[in-house]
Amino acid sequence: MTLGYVNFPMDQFGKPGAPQCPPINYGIDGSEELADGEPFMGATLTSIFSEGIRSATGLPDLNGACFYSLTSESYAYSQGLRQLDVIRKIKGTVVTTKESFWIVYNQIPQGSVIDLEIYRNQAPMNLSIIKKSGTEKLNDTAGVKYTGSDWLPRDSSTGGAGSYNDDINATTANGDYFEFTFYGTGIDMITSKYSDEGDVDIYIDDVFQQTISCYSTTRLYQQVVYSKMDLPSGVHTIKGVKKTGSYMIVDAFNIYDTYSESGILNDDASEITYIGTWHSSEHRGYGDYGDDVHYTTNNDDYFELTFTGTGVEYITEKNSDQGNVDIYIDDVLQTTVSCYNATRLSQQTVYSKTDLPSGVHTIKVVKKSGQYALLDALKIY
Ligand SMILES: [Ca+2]
Ligand SMILES: [Ca+2]
Repeated sequence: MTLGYVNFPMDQFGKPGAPQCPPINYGIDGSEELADGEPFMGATLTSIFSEGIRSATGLPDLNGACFYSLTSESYAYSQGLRQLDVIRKIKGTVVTTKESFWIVYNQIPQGSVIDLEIYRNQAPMNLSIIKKSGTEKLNDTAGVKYTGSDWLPRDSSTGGAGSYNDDINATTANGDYFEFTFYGTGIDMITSKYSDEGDVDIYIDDVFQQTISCYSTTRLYQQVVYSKMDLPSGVHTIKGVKKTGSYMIVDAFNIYDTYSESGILNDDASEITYIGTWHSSEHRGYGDYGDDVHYTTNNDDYFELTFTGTGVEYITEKNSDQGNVDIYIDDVLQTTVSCYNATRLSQQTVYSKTDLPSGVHTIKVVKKSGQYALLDALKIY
């Protein structure tokens, strides 16, 4: 692995006269290697960057992403991963470099089951883990795509010190850009600010959002310079294009997936499939989740959601113009629920099932009677 640090003007990072040598890390066998580790699941993930690591893992080749360090306090450990485990496949996709791991991983919803093939004790084994829920901070090395003429990765000795994981990616060329694809409902871009940085144009899903400034008279590390929330739950791509200044720097990203954090999926979520003639009603003022519902007037119209977890709640209004709905889990009729009430009540849990075996399930709700059937939200466990 060779990284071209030597042409970088070190003085732009406040280290005039610093020796321009590549960063040194020591492999398991003591051999000198370029640093490659990045934080992941409370542990450190690396490429198989040295013969020392390859030998320690017993791998026949250099393909995979290795848990170089992993303690019993880490989330990775709680999911059954161990030190020197090498991820060889993720969801059936062969992992050659770390990049090939991140491309798959970053597009998986939080809380989902991830099927891995692990190399441990010189043999392959299968392991299913759950993608951690909550804000996930990912480093500039975690599957970010860098396009242009001048990107250079930098570590603690070449300008990355003080940044997240003591590393960054930097470019001096206007027009160079980064792209980061993730599954979630929001994202923060984290970078340093300084007087030699300028403007960056930010796009989400190829739509221009705004021009941000990374300029500051004093040097500031790990700053949130752009934040976008309230994206529909799903796969999105943030793109940043260098416009002005001597440098554009990428340090890290925070990924938000509010659906998985709360477990609540609003009726407008793209994951929910509506069959028949359903309509959206917004700004209702009745106290609905998100102030909106979907509704239909046709018997036998239905909605369904496939989810990963152990349970689901059907949350809706009750009112005098509503009747019965049939509830199916995994295509098996569970019960018929009445959504009738003499007065209107909002955010009512009219059906709850929380003892399903952990895994992938489908809830289907079919209108059977009354003038209306509604969906306000679903809560997933
Ligand atoms: Ca970083
Ligand atoms: Ca709603």
